[in-house]
Amino acid sequence: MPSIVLSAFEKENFTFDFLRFMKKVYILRKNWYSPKKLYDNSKTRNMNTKDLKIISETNRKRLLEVIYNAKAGHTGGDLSCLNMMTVLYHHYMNIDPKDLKNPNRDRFILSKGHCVESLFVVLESLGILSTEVLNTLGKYDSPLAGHPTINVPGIEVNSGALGHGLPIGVGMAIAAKMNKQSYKTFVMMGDGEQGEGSIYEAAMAGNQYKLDNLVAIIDRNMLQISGCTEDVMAIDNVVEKWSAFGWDVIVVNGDSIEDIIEKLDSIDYTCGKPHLLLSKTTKGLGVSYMENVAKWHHGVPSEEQYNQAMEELEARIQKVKEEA
Ligand SMILES: Cc1ncc(C[n+]2csc(CCOP(=O)(O)OP(=O)(O)O)c2C)c(N)n1
Ligand SMILES: [Mg+2]
Repeated sequence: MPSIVLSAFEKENFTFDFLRFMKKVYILRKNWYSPKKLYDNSKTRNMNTKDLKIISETNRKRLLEVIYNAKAGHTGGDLSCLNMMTVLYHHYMNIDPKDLKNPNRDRFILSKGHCVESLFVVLESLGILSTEVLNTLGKYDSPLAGHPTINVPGIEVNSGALGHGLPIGVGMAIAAKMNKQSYKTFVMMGDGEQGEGSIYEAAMAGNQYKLDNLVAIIDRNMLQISGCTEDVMAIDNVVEKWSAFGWDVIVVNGDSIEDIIEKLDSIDYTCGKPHLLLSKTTKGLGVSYMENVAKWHHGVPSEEQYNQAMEELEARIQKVKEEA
């Protein structure tokens, strides 16, 4: 049997790596996924509108905190899709945080994967992702990346290269039909992402296979990385385009929790057509100096900006609490 002789340097580094590995295992086992905590938090499903608003506004504040501490994040697009994701995860989708591998769970794909911070915060608000692990975001050795990865409980698909979520969602929806499973597939896309040609191949396939168990969402915040979507690559006439592709198109005010609930409830899953929610939103929603400002596509507030954002977001929470 060949023997391996390690140099002093290698020995030292091996020990270092081994300790680092053990630390990772310890963090993962201790904090990653806590069924007891999940059980307690699973009471939050099927909530009333006011409670959902409070969760969404609280998630907004937590999002800013996470991005500020991580020193990186796609702040504007996170804030525009947070309402929709909060309603989907806390109210609408059939997902049991205690049973994330259930074959009949609804599937969610964050195709605009750069907005992973919003997904992390929603998963945390459901108790799926622990606060201790989320607090490692942006730090050396964190198990969390800057885009969705399937090592994180509750994340179904690696994403970040735009244009891939819908093709994958089509595959999942076809699989459900073939296997006679009742789950639905939801795909959150950006409006700048609509410049990716693969989306339109998937749109044709969705129609071809009559995927009425598939819901695509366009987060229509009118901005992408380098400016207004209509200046960079116009995607106008979205309703006409997707209708022509054979999709059931529903326009929703994505800044309004009430409208999101109403429009989700109106989806007819027996109509033989895939569904598109054109979700009209505000990039940077909730932080005055970020709203509709292209440079906040990606960005971390200064200390002063952060304090202002937290004040404004806290005021939004209080306003919802005071509503009848
Ligand atoms: C295939 C691919 N090309 C380019 C990028 C770089 N990129 C990251 S975010 C982004 C703009 C996305 O804009 P939009 O879809 O409108 O997202 P949102 O406004 O919701 O943040 C681009 C071009 C990428 N991630 N993937
Ligand atoms: Mg956009």
